[in-house]
Amino acid sequence: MSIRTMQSAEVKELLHKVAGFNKTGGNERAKQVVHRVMHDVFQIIEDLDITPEEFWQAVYYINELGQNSEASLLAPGLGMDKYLDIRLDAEDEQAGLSGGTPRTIEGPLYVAGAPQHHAFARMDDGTDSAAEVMILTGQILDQDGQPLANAVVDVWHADSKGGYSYFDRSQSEYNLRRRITTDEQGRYTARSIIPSGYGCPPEGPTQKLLNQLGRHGNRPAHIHFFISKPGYKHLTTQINLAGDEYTYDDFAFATRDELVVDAHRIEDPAEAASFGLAQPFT
Ligand code: MBD
Ligand code: FE
Repeated sequence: MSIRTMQSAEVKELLHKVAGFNKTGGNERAKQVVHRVMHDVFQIIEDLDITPEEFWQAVYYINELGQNSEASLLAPGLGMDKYLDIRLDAEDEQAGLSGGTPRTIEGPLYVAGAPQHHAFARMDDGTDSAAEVMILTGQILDQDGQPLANAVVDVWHADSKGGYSYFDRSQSEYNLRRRITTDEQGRYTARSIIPSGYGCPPEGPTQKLLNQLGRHGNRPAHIHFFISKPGYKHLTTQINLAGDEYTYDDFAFATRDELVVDAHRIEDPAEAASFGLAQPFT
C-alpha cells in the first residue's frame, strides 16, 4: 500500500501554517528551516510508508534521548559531527586555509573552564590506580613553521575506564582537563595517565539504536585538544593512540591517519628524570 499525499494542496497548506508562513511574527530563518525539515519528514513518511506505530516509536525515542542527555552522543554516532567537519575542511580548502594538523570533532564531553597552567600541567588527580603514567608533549607552530608562544592548549581525555570527569561523577572536578599555555618555543608538556577508549552507555538510547544497525558504540583511546591564540584560527582536534582495536573503527568517525600516534615507552632513566619521573616507571 502506498498513499501519495505530499503533492496535495492540503499538505502544502498544512506545512505553510506549521512553519508560521501565514504569521508576521517570529524568525525568518527558523520558519525556513522548520518548513524544510517538516517537509522532508513528511516526505520520508510517504516514501518509506512509515506506520503510525513506527512514527510514535521515533517520538518516544527522542524523549528517551533527551531524558538521558544523549542527543549529543547520537549525533556523532550518526556521522553528523564528521559531516560538519567535512564541510569545514571544504570551506578551508576554498579559502586557501588548508594545511597543518587536521581538525577532528569536538565530541559531547568538553567542559569549559579547566585549570590554567604555563608550559607544564599535571592532569590526573593521582587516584586512578589502574592507570599508566603518560607524558604528553608537543609544540604549536604557525603556518610557516614558527613556534607560537602563549598559545592555549586546552586538553581533555578519559581515565583508564574510558570515563570523563564531570560526566563521570566519581571523578574529581576537572580531572584530566587542563589548559596549558605554550612556552617561548611553543612547547607544552603534561603529565597524565593513558586514557582508555570510550564506550556508549550500554543500556542507553544511543547504543540501542546502534544495536539496530548492527554497530558498536566504541571509540579508540584518544586525547582531545583545542588550540587557540588571538589572531589565529581555532583548531579542534584529537590524537588517537595507535594499536587500539578501534583506532580505525571509531563509532564517531573521528580518526584521521595524520592523527594516529604511537605511544613510546620511556626506558631511558635520564629521559624519565627530565620529566621528574623516577625509575622504575610508575
Ligand atoms: C567521546 O569521548 C567522544 O570523543 C565522542 C566524539 C563521542 C563520544 C565520546
Ligand atoms: Fe572523547
